[in-house]
Amino acid sequence: MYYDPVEAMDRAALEELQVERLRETIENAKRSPFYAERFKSIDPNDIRTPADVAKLPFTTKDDLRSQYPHGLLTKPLEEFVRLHASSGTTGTPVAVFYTQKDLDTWADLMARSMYCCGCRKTDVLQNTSGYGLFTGGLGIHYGSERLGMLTIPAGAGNTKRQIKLIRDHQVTVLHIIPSFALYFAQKVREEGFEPEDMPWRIALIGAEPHTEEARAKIEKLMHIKAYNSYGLSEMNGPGVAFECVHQNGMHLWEDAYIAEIINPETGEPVAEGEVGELVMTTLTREGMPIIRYRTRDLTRFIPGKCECGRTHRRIDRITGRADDMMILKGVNIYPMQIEQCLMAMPEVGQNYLIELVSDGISDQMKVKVEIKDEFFVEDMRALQGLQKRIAKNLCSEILVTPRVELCQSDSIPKAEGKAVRVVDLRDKE
Ligand code: ADP
Ligand code: K
Ligand code: ZN
Repeated sequence: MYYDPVEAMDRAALEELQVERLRETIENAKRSPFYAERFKSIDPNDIRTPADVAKLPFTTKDDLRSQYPHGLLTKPLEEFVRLHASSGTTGTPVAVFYTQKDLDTWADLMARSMYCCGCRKTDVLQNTSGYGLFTGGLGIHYGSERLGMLTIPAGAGNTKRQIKLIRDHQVTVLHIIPSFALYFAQKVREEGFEPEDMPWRIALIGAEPHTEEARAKIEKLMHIKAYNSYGLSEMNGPGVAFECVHQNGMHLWEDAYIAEIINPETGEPVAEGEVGELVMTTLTREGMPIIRYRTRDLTRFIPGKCECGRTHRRIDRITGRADDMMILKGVNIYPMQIEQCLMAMPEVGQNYLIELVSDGISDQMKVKVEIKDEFFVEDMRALQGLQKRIAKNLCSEILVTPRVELCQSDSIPKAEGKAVRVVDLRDKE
């Protein structure tokens, strides 16, 4: 039923395991130059419950940057066998180092994650992630092999060849980022196939924020079941939290991580079930332990138990990064609010782009929206009506009226990897 019995471990025993591992992690972290200094006065014996992690100081992305490259390593460099770097969606990249044991632990977590949403060794997985420094390439790859799936390292791009591989080798599981999945479905049709004729059954989607509406659209257009996959390079990569077949939030693997959700302003824990910033501590990483890492990702714990019987708590889909927030006319806006609104409209196609512009007096938001071909008609009045409706729907969600520009399908440039949702063109003084 489970890949690893630890997934359904009794909570009390699980928490005991966390405490034991947290103590070891603190001890181990002190071998790195960074934590040796920062944890000088910290005694692992003060940790009695998992919540005691809050007695430790935070680690931020700036800490990782200032310690670049080796400040967090607990072992001589020769003990390490792999390096990854975050894709640098925001600012300078950060390097993460793995020992062989760390790679094994990660592959196990990844295999467990994929098993949890229904992947089995009889499946064939095609990985459409780029195989570079980005952890979605090799991370998914080794996990898939660990589970025993036939694994096709297709890499990013070249949709035509991707489709041929999928058909030739009867691919049943696709690892694909959500913004690419929407585009992919259309390409399949352009190649003369119907998505229901494709051999696939499972899509693992993640690496970037997306809404429930976008998932629904992917499932419908691709004729597939899509499961949310969460991770970040600083915490190994993918395989941190994953949806099970019930698709109601992502089980966060608590034998490997301690997760907290805090108010990003005060640093204090939020009330049960409330949204805040996810803070993560590694419990099983030997080469580069990271303690109380401020992920900047916003989510909440989903209260209650999951029907699957796994005892590890679930986090809700990431609503965005704390640094994604736009402020326009004094209102806080997240790109995912806009996506949610757009993806719920049947006329809207795959892609959209938010541009922030200044018109001399104030800041304005312009939303470019791809419209499905069948709605992109010659009738001016129909188009204007659609444009108005989109603006009105957006306004009721974000409380400012954006300028809406209707675009033909495939006309908004697609990023190679993670989607770029917001372009800030405001004059900066
Ligand atoms: P970068 O920060 O440069 O994008 P990573 O490749 O390590 O580097 O990406 C990790 C980040 O990607 C996470 O912190 C989160 O913001 C985003 N992310 C990963 N998986 C998901 C997901 N399932 N839903 C939303 N966002 C995700
Ligand atoms: K196999
Ligand atoms: Zn479950």
